[in-house]
Amino acid sequence: MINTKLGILAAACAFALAACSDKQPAEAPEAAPTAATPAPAPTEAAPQDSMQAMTPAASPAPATPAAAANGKPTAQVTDCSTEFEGTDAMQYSISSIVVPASCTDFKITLKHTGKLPVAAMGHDVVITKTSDMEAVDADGRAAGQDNGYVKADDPRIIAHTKLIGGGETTSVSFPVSKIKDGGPYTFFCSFPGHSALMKGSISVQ
Ligand SMILES: [Cu+2]
Repeated sequence: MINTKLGILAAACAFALAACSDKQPAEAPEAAPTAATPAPAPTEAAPQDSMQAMTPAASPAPATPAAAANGKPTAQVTDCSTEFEGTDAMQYSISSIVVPASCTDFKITLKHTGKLPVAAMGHDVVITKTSDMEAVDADGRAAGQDNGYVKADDPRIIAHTKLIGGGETTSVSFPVSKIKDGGPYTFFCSFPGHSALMKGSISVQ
């Protein structure tokens, strides 16, 4: 509401400088209708976004998940959880995760659908701020496979699964509050070299 009022005020100033400089309250209502046309748009858009965010939870198979630039879909979310795949081709099956703001905790399950062992084609899911990804990835690489390519007790890591090989499945849950602000956030695979292809955005809506 404040933004809308400011927008109207700003528009009123742009369209009627005299009204603002004179500071006559009577002028404002005359200018307002001019600005009123664009102003309601953000207010009306908000409920639609909320509806879209809730739709995946309500129906298990949202028809058209938004495709990202690399052609992979957004993760399907059901009951504050999502499951996606990692493959022997060093790929996740999705490109982004949108966590419903109504969720307190969120669960990510990674299923490795390949056959290669963890030493050759291990996958995990690590969540950090996008700006921390590169450094966390490097420290994970240094930590080595015995530590799942994750530096122990790294405060930059919001959540991570264990490292798995072909045929295995792993999950992790974390409080949604941890990624509500201060983003953008990224999920990636910390197996050496994999984050070049295996990464995506995770956000709350
Ligand atoms: Cu990987």
